[in-house]
Amino acid sequence: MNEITNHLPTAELQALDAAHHMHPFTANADLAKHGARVITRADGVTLTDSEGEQILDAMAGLWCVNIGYGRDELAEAAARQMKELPYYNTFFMSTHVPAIALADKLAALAPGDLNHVFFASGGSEANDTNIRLVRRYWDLMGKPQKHVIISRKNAYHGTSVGSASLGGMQGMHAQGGMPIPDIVHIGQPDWYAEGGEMSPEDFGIMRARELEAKIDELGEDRVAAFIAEPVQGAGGVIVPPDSYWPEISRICAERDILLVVDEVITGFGRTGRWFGTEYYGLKPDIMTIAKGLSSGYAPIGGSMVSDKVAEVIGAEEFTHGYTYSGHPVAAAVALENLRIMEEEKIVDHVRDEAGPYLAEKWHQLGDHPFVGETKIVGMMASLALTADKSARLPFESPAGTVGLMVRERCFANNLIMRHVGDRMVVSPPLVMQKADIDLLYERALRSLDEGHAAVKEAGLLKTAG
Ligand code: PXG
Repeated sequence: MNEITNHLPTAELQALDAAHHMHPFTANADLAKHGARVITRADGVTLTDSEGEQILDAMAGLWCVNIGYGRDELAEAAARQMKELPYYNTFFMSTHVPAIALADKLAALAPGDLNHVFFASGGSEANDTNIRLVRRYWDLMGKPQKHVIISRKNAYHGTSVGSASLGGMQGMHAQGGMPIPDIVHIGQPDWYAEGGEMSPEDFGIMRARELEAKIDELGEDRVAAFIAEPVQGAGGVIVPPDSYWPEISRICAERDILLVVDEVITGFGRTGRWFGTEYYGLKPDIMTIAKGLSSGYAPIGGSMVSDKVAEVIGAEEFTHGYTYSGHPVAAAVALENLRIMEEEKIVDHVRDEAGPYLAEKWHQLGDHPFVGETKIVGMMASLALTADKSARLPFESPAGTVGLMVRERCFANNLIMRHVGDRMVVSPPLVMQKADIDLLYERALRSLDEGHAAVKEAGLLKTAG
């Protein structure tokens, strides 16, 4: 047995962690000084740490534990599959039952004619697959010059070199020579931060038309695809104005380019529909899935592909694939997760009960003097922190300074609520009941009160300009 157990003292675990474990998106030297919080177990919507603290997980892990923690059925599905067939690949004219069954299930669940799936281990890999799929598609269509992919600033599509290039995060592009060639970015539909004096609807149209202008600038014969999240998640739960997606859909219908919808966060019930694509009435050619597909119990993702694209791609060998494409244990876990989602009507629960109740409480937070706007779709929500409710201006301090101070209060109050810059975001397990949402609200309110006081005390309650 491994000697590292939950029973070691926290400080010892933290020291070992600091010595050997490089954390994602972390200044490890800084973390080593504080020590990471050690999560030891979880049940339902609650995490337990090595000090025995009970923490409400309003982020569902990293936007993924949609059915909540501690579902034995998933553990049992994994154990059964490990005993039966722990691994086999799907290369070289082979297949196995979990991959077959999951592909069949996904084809049934996915909207429109997205009847095919190329498996990956997560969202980044799946989006790398998408880069190759769209370029290969146009090669096979006899238009090899159609290689440019249009994405958006502040989009998040993963952290591999390909997927981070698709993403529009400056911080990532600055490290490691990204974006790779032939990926370009247009503006995001963030009215609160960037809409100025325009109405949200006019601003939504304007940002959508940047796609049309970019296609014209590059020439339609050079553009392969447009990729976007229905609602930007890691970018701060940016909910586009109502005018945005209909205008994007019009442009995509008029132009000969592919639409890739990244549903890594918005998929599997997060919006109160199975997919954000249905929420917004989109017609993607490719859809990225991961996270909620297995509720995070096993690493699995994929690209759902339309009949039209799959037919073209399938005509010749597509020289692409991962050792773990369609991994049988991950596939078995995902299948069991989807079975539970359906049996327990979790998507309906989000649409009809938990989502509306969370929205009611979330918008109440909008009355707080520290809150400039509240946004929510299904069970993904954000609020903008502000020093002046009337102004829609950023803080004078560098972006994220104030947000981090509020997140620290959330941590202290045993609430996992993230900050993205100076926006606070939640994406709770979809199985939250009203009592859990009440607790989320109470802790969020207390954290806002305390954060507001701390920011004032530090002299940071000031708008820029
Ligand atoms: N697309 C979207 C829309 C995502 O949100 C990915 C792709 C990449 O998936 P993988 O499985 O490769 O991580 C994501 C992931 C954050 C955070 O800080 C968000 C994600 C991952 C890690 C952290 O909000 N989203």
